[in-house]
Amino acid sequence: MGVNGQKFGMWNCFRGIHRRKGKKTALDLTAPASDAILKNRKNTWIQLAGHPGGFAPAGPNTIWKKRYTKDNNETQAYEALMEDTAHSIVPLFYREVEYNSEYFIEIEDLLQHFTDPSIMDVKMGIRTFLESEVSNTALRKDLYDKMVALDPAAPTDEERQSQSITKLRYMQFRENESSTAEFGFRIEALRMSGETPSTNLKRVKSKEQIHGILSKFVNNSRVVQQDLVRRLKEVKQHIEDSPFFMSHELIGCSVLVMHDKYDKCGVWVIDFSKTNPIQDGCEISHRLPWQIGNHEDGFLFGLDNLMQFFSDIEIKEELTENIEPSHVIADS
Ligand code: I3P
Repeated sequence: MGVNGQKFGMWNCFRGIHRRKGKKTALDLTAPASDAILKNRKNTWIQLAGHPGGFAPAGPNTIWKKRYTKDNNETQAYEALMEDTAHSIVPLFYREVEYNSEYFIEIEDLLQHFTDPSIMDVKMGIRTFLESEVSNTALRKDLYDKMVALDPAAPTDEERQSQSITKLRYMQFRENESSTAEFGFRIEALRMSGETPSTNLKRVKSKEQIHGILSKFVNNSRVVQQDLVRRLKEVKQHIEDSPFFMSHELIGCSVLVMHDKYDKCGVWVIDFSKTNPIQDGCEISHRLPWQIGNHEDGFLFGLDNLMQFFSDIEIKEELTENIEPSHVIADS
């Protein structure tokens, strides 16, 4: 494990950026989010989803993401992904950092590629909790309160009495209240260009609701719609071909979708803190229904559906007569 400035070997030829194995990073960080770094950023830095305060802008083109768990799963996943065939669909990973007795990972700030983009964080999968939650009987009042805030009628009499529920109960409740259970994805957060982020999406569940949001997101642009569908297809192909993705359980991963006013589009897979290798050497399809012990997560089932939703958006009329050729971020 590398900490305190040690850089992990990695390479990437993403959009023509070539980074050779072993090349040292030029970043010299003493603290995240220094004034100089913030001033030099093209975009105001935005955190759309995840634990509040869990991210900080770091170097000019990097961010720090805080580790909340005891394990260093996410570091291990990124290290392996930098060497995997699917390296171009995830942010560049730089290193693990220890700062004030806390651990962070330093990864590429994907916002650097865009000018005031529209951004969507889509949590993938039909299962959003680890199999270990099934045997976790700890009762939590905070999750009971979150459940009641979302649906006062949801708790059973017993739950009402104890004013607490297990994490499994809460996570399955969230899956069923949203589109996760039926479609294998849910829109976790959304920020339209020039607007403040909207995170009040916990009850977006129906086909119609999803269509409404995606239609607004592509801003009635066929160029954006087609580029995003193409990029989602590439992401799907990368995952199906990837030794890493096909041998890991993907829980809590998101697909991050962005486009800006120049019709530049990008799609990445992020959030690997609950990504675990399948222990017994079996592969998973990422499409089959989950049963305890089969580790299926529904990631690709969700991606197929998300792609279909984007394809089905009806563009009313083109905004401009002469549309510039699309500017898709793609592997070089
Ligand atoms: C949270 C969300 C997170 C989960 C968190 C939930 O619910 O599902 O993914 O963290 O569990 O409370 P919500 O989206 O309704 O806020 P993990 O993915 O890390 O399990 P937590 O409260 O145990 O952090």
